[in-house]
Amino acid sequence: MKIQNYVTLILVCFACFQISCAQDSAEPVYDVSAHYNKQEVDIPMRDGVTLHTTIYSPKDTSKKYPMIMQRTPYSSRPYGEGQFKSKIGPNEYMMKDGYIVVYQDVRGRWMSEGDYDNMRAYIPNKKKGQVDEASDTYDTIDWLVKNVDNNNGNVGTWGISYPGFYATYSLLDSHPALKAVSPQACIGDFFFDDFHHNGAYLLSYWRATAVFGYQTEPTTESWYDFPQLDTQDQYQFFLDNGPLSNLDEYYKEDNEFWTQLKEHPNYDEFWKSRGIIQHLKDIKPAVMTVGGLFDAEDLYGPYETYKNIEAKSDNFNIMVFGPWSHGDWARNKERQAIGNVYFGDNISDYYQKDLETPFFEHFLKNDGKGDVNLSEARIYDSGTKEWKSYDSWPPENATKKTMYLGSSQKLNSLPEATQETKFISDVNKPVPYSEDIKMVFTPRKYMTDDQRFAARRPDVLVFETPVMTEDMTLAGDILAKLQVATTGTAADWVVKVIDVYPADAKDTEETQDHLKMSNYHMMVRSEVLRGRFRNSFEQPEPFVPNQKTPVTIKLQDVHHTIKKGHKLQIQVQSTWFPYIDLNPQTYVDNIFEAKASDFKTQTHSVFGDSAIEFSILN
Ligand code: PG9
Repeated sequence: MKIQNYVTLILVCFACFQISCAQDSAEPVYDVSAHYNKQEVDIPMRDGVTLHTTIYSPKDTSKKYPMIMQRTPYSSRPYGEGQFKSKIGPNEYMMKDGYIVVYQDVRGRWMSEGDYDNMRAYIPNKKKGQVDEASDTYDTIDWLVKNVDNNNGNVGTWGISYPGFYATYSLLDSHPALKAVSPQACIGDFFFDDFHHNGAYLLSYWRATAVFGYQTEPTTESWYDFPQLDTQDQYQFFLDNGPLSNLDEYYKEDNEFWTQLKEHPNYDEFWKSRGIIQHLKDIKPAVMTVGGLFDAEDLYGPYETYKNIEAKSDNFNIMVFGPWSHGDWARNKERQAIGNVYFGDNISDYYQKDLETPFFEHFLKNDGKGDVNLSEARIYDSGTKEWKSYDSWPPENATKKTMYLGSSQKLNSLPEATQETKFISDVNKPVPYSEDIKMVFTPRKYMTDDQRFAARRPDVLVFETPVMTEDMTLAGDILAKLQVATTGTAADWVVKVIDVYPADAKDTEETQDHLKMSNYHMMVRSEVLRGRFRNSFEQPEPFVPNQKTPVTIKLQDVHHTIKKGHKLQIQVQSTWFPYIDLNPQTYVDNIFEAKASDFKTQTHSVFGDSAIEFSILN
């Protein structure tokens, strides 16, 4: 063997030795099967359908434990004797402290019987035989409390995203044993979360339609296939695909959800009945709603869940919003970053240890007695990169500050009604929503991405303040009251709020190779409104060509300080592809049925009395 090979061999052995030492010195991996027993039961619901439920119970039976449950459409696997999850419960602190942890496949999914229904509509005052997710949860909790050994009679629910929706659902007609619920990144309404934003269809979610479109008999194996595409360039694929109807070749009539999406382009009874926010009143259990300030999937849901419970119930109700993308708070990354933006260390660990665990411990192990040191609103400032607590959200001392989209790309303190900025909205070259070239299941990281690539396009209007001479903290929602016109009869309107970093901003280890943080245009918040819904989500209407028209867009709450030395920038555009589908820019009743000839390049205008109303902290 050549001397070089001996050297390589020694280096490889040394590296393996180092790794093994590192592992020895690191904390041993927690073995769930050493501390918990697992049982799987099929619990009968009031209509006879059984729901497959997996129960992890601490082996230590010297004390009683509360039960904490997650109901999910994503499977409670692994199934089968001796098959254990590697981690159970909301976080490892609770797992090690000891809870009875329950996972349930919701009706019609995986090993549970019945038919699935996306965002199944809640039925108030159910008649005999009627069921929904509230009755399924009630019947499940009732069975658990009566049949699971060693439980202390208290139950909690939690879940992230779709499981977060089912956690929220557990609050309706709640079982008396249900004492604490944490809806996290919880879907509130599919017309404003996930698949649509203010009526615009999220084309970036198209591949996810496979997961939720097909019914199944009880199964331990996934039953749906993703469309096989011959490219990873999502922008090009959808641009080449043309009208949405061309996507029918991938999803046939058996994909119920694709059919439902196409048949319900407006906010009709189909979507309205499935929204859960409307039912959040007279809530009894304690609720801690959790969201990510940069959650690309569900932002409407957690904010509206917290705010509506706060307004219509007098239970213990708090919120936590951190510098997280979808579900980040459940992952233990030491450096918390989203894309190029680094926010700090061990942020999720802090949340799990000092917020989530105390919440459930207080209400499930201590019966809610004594003080619990949790703020009404615990929210991260994504500008100063520090946690803040408030007695209410939005903060009581937040006031409105209005700026106008003026001439020469300025954000002005006064309107210029006659000022008109025009741009050509070319349906053959829509504005990308991201510089990334990839095929996504759902969008994720774009929420903090650098927006210079867009700012330098002629079809993206830019308005900005001078360099800030002092910090300005945005705290609450942002209302874009646009005054617009179009040569066409239909248009989408996108507003982006951007923090422009100074030229001397430093790179971090997260900074992508192709850019620098110097002059970084950090997206802080963005939103779209499909212009046909400007006056009503139920009754869409065309634009009158060349007529100045008000279009108001509510952007979800932020908590972000534009620091001294930075600039606040607003971008306005009309395409955002393929995050959302392409608007034909000529009015058709249903864009899912638009023909190629309907798609026309138009000239749009934004007037100088367009106002952006910020909520700022004094
Ligand atoms: N809300 C997320 C989602 C729903 C439906 C399709 C794709 C994503 C989630 O449950 O993660």
